[in-house]
Amino acid sequence: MAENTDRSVCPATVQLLGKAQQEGVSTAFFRADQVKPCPIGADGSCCRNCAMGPCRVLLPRGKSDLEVEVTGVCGATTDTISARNFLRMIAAGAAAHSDHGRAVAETLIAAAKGEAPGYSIKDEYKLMKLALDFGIEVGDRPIEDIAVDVGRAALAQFSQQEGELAFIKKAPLKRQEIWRNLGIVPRGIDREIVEIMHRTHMGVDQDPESLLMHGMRAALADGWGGSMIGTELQDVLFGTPQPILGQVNLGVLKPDHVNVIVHGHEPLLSEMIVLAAEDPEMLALARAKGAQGINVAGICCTANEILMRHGIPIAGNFLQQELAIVTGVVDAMVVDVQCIMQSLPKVAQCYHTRIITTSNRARIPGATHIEFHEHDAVNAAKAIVRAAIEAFPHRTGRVEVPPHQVDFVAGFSHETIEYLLGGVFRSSYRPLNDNIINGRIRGVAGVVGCNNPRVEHDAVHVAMVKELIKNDVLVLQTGCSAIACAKAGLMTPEAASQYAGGGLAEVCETVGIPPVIHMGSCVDNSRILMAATAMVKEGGLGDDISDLPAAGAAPEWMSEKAISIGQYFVASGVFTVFGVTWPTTGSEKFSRLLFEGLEEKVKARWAYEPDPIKAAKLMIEHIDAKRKALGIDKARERVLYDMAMRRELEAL
Ligand code: SF4
Ligand code: MSK
Repeated sequence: MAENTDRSVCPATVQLLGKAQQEGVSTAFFRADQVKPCPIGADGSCCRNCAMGPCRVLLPRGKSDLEVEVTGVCGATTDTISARNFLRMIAAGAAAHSDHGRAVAETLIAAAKGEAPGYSIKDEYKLMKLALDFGIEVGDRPIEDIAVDVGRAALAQFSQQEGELAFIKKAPLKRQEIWRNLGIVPRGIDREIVEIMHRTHMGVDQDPESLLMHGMRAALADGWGGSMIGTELQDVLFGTPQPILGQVNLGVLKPDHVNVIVHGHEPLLSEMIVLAAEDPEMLALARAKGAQGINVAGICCTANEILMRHGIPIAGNFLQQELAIVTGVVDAMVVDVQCIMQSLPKVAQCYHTRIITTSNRARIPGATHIEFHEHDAVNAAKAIVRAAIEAFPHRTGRVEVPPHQVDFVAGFSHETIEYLLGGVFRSSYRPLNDNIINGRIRGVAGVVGCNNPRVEHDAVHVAMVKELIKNDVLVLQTGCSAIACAKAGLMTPEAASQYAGGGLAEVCETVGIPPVIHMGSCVDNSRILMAATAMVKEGGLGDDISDLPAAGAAPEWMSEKAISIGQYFVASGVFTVFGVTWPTTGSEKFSRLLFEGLEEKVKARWAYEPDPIKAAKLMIEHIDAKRKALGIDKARERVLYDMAMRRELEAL
């Protein structure tokens, strides 16, 4: 069995794993020792799509499906089975993000109609931009009427049967042309996801290439559809994030306060919890129970959402959800959807913590269910906070809050990056493009995704990102990867001089940004697409996302959503590297299609490399190849930081 110090590079995690062990509490870290991955499932070589199977299409040892054909009962070959399994991951991931986006659209409509007390329109400017995107008349109509129309137009994107998703037109023209020529422009979000389930049903689409083309269509319906709707409409409802100082890690929990953790993905509820925790009635109740106040903290992507807009601290990322309870000071953990471990109520039984489910789509046996609806959100939020306050006097056992918390800067939307780089009068991506062209910044990488107990917690994210910034690659982050790097101290402006290469450090210090940029939650990967598009549109770096010196990665992924994200990155022209494990290794044929064949179709491809340094090197090699193709590789060699160049930088 591994030492706890080998399980995580996060000191708070290591400390609480020790406490969990002493107290006999099971966590995902320990369960991963006991439950080994099924080798057939891990390879993508198991088909259970009909009752003639399940069929395990195992190849003779040392042979690939290029040499030997093995089939299931129906004759399905290894590559077809691999492709079908891969597509079903995309379907689940795209469905999760898109259902999130749908809920936000419904809430926007209800808020605009005055049927969702507590919600209001915070970013009218973005609402107007979205109205233009959807072709909605603005004129001097009341803002609420425009918001209802925007919400309805967004909802219609899910059920649309023909034509193209509206946000496809935000992509560079050349990328749109590639998609149209391949016939993979998504028609409607739900339609593409449903079609994956149909095509992968027994006896339908049996051609791995044809399957993959549709997988890309559904993934694009996520990135440029459901996720983008989620991000954009959340900005309208809750405000477009601005840079904000935050704190991260389990040290943000306060032993003398009522601690409420919000965990999951949709900020619709957590925004209300934040308000309820500030309510004088709730604060008085908390004091009456002997607490000094009410402390709200987040886990996973909900944490990213409320941090960016309210500065609410982040308690941790995916693998820290059970450990937060192990501190003994979490009075309630409120969850909605996605990435919530079923083990939480069991862990909570060892303490006093109330696990509260809130979504009618996600119930957990053993949890208390307080259903949340936008028309009564304030009261639901108060009921939840009240439950936490009631639990406070019942704390049992030893309290141990690790003394680890780190300051960092978060809240970079692609709009604020533009503003920070260009300044108030000429916000633009020009300075970023110029610094890439002159070689101070080598390129840009999006590093995103989950934690996975099959690898050392946070270690892979942090090692990869350090290697990238050391080599002058500016890193954009979301999700649990962002939380990992924030904990490691990479998201402060000072991190530039400590960890970044000379060129990147110089730009970061001048502009006042960290070398690693926190851009939000899982749905906010759409912000990275928009940032890449803005770079293309700014000029000088080619005319498509695939021309940019840019790459993507999810080094500790575990979720099906990560596969959907990775596939829409690739389909959008971004070379993308995944770590941990790869779900199609059972088929050399299908893996080659992903790792090589996609290049000629969408000018980008997947790669799999579990070693973070080797993976970073693959990304840097790709960035350098793109620099060469753009003819800016020489510029990089000429960089000498003389006084004239410094003055030029300072004038940005
Ligand atoms: Fe086996 Fe074919 Fe049925 Fe899959 S669809 S379980 S390969 S018979
Ligand atoms: S929460 S999908 S573990 S990033 Fe978005 Fe983290 Fe991955 Fe869930």
